Amino acid sequence: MLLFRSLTIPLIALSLSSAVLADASHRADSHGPIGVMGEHMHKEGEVMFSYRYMLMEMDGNLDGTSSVSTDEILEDYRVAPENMTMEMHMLGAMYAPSDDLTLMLMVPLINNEMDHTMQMMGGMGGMGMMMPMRSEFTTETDGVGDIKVGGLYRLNQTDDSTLILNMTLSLPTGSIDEKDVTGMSMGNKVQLPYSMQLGSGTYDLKPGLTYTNSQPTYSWGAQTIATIRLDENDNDYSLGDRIMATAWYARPFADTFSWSLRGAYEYWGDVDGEDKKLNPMMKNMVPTADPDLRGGQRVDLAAGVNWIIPGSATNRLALELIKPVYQDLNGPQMETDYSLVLGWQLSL
Ligand SMILES: [Cu+2]
Repeated sequence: MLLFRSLTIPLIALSLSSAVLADASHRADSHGPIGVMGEHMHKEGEVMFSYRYMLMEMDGNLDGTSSVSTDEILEDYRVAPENMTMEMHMLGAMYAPSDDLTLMLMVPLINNEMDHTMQMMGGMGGMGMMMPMRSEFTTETDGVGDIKVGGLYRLNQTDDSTLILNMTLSLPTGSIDEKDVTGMSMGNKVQLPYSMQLGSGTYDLKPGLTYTNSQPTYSWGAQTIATIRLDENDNDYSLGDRIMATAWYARPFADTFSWSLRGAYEYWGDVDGEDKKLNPMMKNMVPTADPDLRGGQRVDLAAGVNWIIPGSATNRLALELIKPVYQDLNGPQMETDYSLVLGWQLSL
């Protein structure tokens, strides 16, 4: 009897804990919020394909933390950027040659659109006075962005936590020579300012650390990733370095779902150097062409949902809405209104 009890209790405990462990990887929150990348690893031999639709809307301008109106910008410049839509289709693949290493590939397809208001002295007012005349124009660019290759290396693993070293290299595959017709270019296509270009033009190293912790009724994680430009691009500049830190809390519900709340902080520097293909007069006409008005910092709050499509533990859908709560920009610079990430993941 005593022997029976001394055997069964550890056996029950063992089978319970292995059930929990086996279950943990099939929980919707075993992947982080979809706006976080490189936050989970795979088991040896596993392959995952993913598609993300990412949308960022920018509306209006900030100088520091205060908003600057179009009228105020047009006192100093001839063109004011009004709003910008950045759409990205991100194709991803992950493959784990071992339990300690997961390889990643990400291919972005980008579409940028920016609306501007332009002011010229032109129309005749009363008594023959020259009156300011306003018009609007839109510029657009699209194509492949900077392809990212890298690996996630498992530094430490316990029953409920994982510590990952993120090491990604961003390749200069996105164009930095995008042109379009502007309000001032007399119908000619001219080099567009920094934020309308599709790539950095430089090899960028993206080192980082990710920690995730899974408990029976919730999970949480934290990640920090830097972006370090390794050289200067062919147009004589490099985009500012970046540092991002984020932390999230997630809870599973209704078997196949989880919700998440996340905070994120990002800091990015001004452009180093100056685009040699941009007309040097441009930075006096539109703030987006000034390499010293590109840096800033931002705090975001995000709410997300992960869903494992029933019938298979390998198909996932996820959505995250991201809203800035604090922005401090070297401005006038366009202000982020919101972004969203919609993703589909298929593990084999
Ligand atoms: Cu994956």
